[in-house]
Amino acid sequence: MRFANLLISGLVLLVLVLPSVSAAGPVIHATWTSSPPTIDGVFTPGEWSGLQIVFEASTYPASYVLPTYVYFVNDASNLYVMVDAVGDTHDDIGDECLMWFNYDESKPGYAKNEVKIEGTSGIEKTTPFHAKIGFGSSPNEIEVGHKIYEFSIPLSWLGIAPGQPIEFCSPKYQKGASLGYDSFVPTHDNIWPIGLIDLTPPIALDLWGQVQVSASPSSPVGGFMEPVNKLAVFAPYLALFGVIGAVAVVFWKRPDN
Ligand SMILES: [Ca+2]
Ligand SMILES: [Ca+2]
Repeated sequence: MRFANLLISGLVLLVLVLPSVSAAGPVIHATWTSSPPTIDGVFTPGEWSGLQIVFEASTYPASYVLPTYVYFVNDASNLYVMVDAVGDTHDDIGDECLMWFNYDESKPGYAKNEVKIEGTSGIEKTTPFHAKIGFGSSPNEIEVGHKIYEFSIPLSWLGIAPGQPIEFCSPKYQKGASLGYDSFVPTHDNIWPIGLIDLTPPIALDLWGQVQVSASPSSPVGGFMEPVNKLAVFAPYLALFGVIGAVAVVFWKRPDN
């Protein structure tokens, strides 16, 4: 009986501390930055690296996709996202960019954290995340002006620490939404993961993807250490050792027959 209690306690602890992400879709690996971008709606040459998604007709239906480059980087405080919508060459009031983070168990199929901005160049949001819409050239398309979206999203608002994963998707929602929606007729947009193209929310968790936010470098250049929640990083392993230890103690104490 004591063995059973110990085992159950250990397993409960393990479930409580393990990351709850169970999205089965593709994983975006945000890269670490020590020089965060400026959220001003301008893609200054050299400002963004860490290209993660290229929306193009070779992977998405040509009649549907809005050619776009999407970058994800992070530091100890924020996740930064650039949506360089090179295919949206009209600065329309109905243009939009939408990202969903954190599957909501209390409202299944929807997100706890919705990151959305809509409108023409110059539109800016400052809370609970910072975002700005721009229109101009970029390193991906120098000749033709196009829609640009920049985001800075606090990790504390998302409820994660550096090094942790988070559920992520950009579904077909409201107007068509997504990682670059061009409201100029015929409209185009970018659903992610691609399997959501014909689906409207609620979106089952196993259809979501993930963003893996990078941990701070172990030997940061410049000699300063970024704050890291070490308990969050090691907790799953501590719990696992607890379960193994409980089982070992029970077997060690069993009388020989
Ligand atoms: Ca910028
Ligand atoms: Ca547009």
